[in-house]
Amino acid sequence: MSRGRIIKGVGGLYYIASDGVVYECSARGRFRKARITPTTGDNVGFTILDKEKRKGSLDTIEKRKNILLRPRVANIDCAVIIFAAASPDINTDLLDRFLILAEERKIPEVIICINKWDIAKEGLRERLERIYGGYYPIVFTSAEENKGIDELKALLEGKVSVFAGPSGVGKSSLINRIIPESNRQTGEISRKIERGKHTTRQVELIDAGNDTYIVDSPGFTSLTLEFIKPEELQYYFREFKQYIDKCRFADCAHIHEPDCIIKENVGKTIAKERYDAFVFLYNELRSLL
Ligand SMILES: Nc1nc2c(ncn2[C@@H]2O[C@H](COP(=O)(O)OP(=O)(O)O)[C@@H](O)[C@H]2O)c(=O)[nH]1
Ligand SMILES: [Mg+2]
Ligand SMILES: [Zn+2]
Repeated sequence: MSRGRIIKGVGGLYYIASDGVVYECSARGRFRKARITPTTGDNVGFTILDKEKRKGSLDTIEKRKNILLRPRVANIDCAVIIFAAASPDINTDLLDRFLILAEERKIPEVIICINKWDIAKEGLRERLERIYGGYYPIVFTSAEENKGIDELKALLEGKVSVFAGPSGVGKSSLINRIIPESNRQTGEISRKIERGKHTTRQVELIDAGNDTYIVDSPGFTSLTLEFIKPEELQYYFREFKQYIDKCRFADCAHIHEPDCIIKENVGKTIAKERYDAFVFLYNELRSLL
C-alpha cells in the first residue's frame, strides 16, 4: 500500500498526492458504510491499480489531528486569518470569532494577515499590534503592490494552511502572488461564482511546492459560535491561558466575580478590546442557551 494525501475530491473521486505524483482514486464502499467521508487533507493509504494512468483505490484514512467544516479540510497546520486594512475595513468582532474558531478547532498555528496595506490609514498597525501582537504573529501585505509576500510565504513553508477571512479582502490575490500558476479568480467575478454555486464548491489543497499547501476559502461575512459552551469560551483566548484557574473562584466566569485575575490584567497583558470581546461573546453564547 502507498501513502499519500487527499488534495481534492470531485464527484466521488479523490486525488491523492504521493511523492510528487497525483493519483485518481475511488473510495471503497466500506467508508460509506462506516459513514466516513474522505476529506481533503486526509493522510491516506491507497493501492495503485494502474501506474501509467495514475489510478488507484483509497483504502485507509489515518486519524485526523483536526478538521474544519467550512471549508471541509483536515489536518490543518496553520490558519491565516486575512482582513483588509481598508475596503472593507477590519471587522474586529469577526476577526475575534475567527481566532476563537481556530483555537477551538485545534489548529496549531494561527497568523493574522492584514492585506491591502497600500491603502492603510495611519495608526492601524500600532493599534493591531497593541491588541493582538503579543499573542499572534501579524503580517502586513499588499497583493496589489507585491509587498510582504515573501514574509508571508516563509511562514507557510512545509505546512497546510487555510486562508480564511471575509470576501473581498484579497485572499485569492495573495494566493496568486504566492503561487502564480494557481490563477485564482479574483474580484467581483469570483464573488458571483461563489454566490452562484456555493453548495458544490470543491475544496482543494493548492500545491505551493516544498510540501507547502494552501486552501482558499469563500468569504465569510458572519460566524456564529453557538457550538461553544459559554464556560469554554475562556480557553479560546490565548491571553487568558496563563491566568485560568487562578481566580478566587474556581468557576469564575471573569465577568462580575471579585478577585478575578483576568479582570485585573485587562489593560496590562490583556487588551481591553479583547476582554470586551470576551464579555460580548460570553453574553451572546449565554443568550443562545
Ligand atoms: N488596494 C488593494 N487591492 C487589493 C489588494 N489585494 C486584492 N485587492 C483587490 O481586492 C479585490 C478582492 O480581491 P480577491 O483576491 O478576489 O479577494 P477574496 O474575496 O478575499 O479572494 C480585487 O478587486 C483585488 O484586485 C491589495 O493588496 N491592495
Ligand atoms: Mg477569493
Ligand atoms: Zn476570573
